[in-house]
Amino acid sequence: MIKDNIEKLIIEKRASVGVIGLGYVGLPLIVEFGLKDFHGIGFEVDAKKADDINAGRSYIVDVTSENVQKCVENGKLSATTDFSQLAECDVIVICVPTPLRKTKDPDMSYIIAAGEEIQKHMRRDQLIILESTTYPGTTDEVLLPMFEEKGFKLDEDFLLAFSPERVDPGNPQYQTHNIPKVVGGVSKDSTEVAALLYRQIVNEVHAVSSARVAEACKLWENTFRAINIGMANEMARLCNTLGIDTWEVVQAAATKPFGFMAFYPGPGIGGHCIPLDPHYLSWKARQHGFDSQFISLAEQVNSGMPAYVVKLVSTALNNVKKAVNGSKILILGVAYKKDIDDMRESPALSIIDLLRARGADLVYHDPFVPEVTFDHAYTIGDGDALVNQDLTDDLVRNSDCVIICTEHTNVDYHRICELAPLIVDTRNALSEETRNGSNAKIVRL
Ligand code: SAJ
Repeated sequence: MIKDNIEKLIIEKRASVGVIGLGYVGLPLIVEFGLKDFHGIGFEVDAKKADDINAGRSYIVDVTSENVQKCVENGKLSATTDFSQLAECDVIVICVPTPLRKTKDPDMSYIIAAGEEIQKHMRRDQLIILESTTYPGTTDEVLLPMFEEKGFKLDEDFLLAFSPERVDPGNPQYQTHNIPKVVGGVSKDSTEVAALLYRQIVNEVHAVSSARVAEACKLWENTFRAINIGMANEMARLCNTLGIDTWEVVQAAATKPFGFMAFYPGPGIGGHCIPLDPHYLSWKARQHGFDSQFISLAEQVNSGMPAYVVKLVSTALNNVKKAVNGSKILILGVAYKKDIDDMRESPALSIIDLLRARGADLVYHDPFVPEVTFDHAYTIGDGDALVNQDLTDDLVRNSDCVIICTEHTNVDYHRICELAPLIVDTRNALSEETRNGSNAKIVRL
């Protein structure tokens, strides 16, 4: 009986865990299993990543090389590009990217490629789990048929479940072991065995009745964020229209100890989750004739923020009798959120595009981002690469406008306010005290 066989292997810590995709989700997961004495095999298409792992080197911010080395040296972790080793795994977890196509439709190619590798090498008595964020129905509509095609039967030859990843890169408080894990199987046995597996490494496991529920749960979580950020951005534009200080309003609202959750306006939304995940949900809904108005409205508001920031900049320059065309503009912070180096879908890229199209002489400074290129598959952006400029007094003093796009902590904003003639602050990076002591004209979202 497959359920008893795999449960026994898990309980006795003899289950071999394969993870396909050793990125910011897969690597922390397989190391967590290794530290709990499970044997893990990491599968990567990128041979360099596999080499790094086998050499005990981590390339993911939340995973120490020390822990990778410890797992490798204890024989609990190896990485390979040879997918035939999938046959050795009792458990296979898929942690591959789920980006959007340019048309904002789901790009399932990575999940399908992983499924095909499993299809090629799978054997009886394996538990297969998908963790990649995707639309409800993926696990039972896309993966299940691929494995049944091989003549394998669910609950007799294999088990299949979905468990959303909730990794929050760089979050010191929440790491794999203390982030509750939702698990839903395509069958009852699949749910129970997958839940047992995760209980070996996570303090709290929340089992749900199906893979679809687990898939939908993840999308609800991130759609919630996109819509609330969209509301914050619309409130900023509304407050500006009424001549009310947005940040003072939201900070006052945030004093409410119940029934309110503060979200803040910004230059738009970036990252590989929030701008993308809601489109997986609305895409699936549309297949069933349902139009999710909140998702499209949030997308409209959030993706309109870069242009709104550019409008603020051009109005501010105009007020000092300058045109965007020919103005020296310095962008402070280009990563998609503070104190990280990730540029994916960063709104700064759209702002750079729009300002360069208007003839601005544009440079940037971001201590985390050495250069900005425009070759990402799905990143908005065009034109020549930009290189990070040192934040010298002259650079700031000689700028016609400084735009704070990302409020990295390690920037001396007091100095910026002393030197810059004009600042557009899209992140409330400038404290009241800094603003009051400033020589610069300051415009805020
Ligand atoms: N943003 C705003 N205003 C806000 C919050 C965020 O403009 O009030 C912007 C950010 O600057 C960024 C984008 O939205 O450009 C996304 O920010 P995020 O805080 O949601 O950060 P992410 O993209 O790293 O989201 C991840 C998600 N984690 C997973 O999907 C596992 C998300 O669910 C987490 O809630 C989020 O981290 C987090 O809380 O840090």
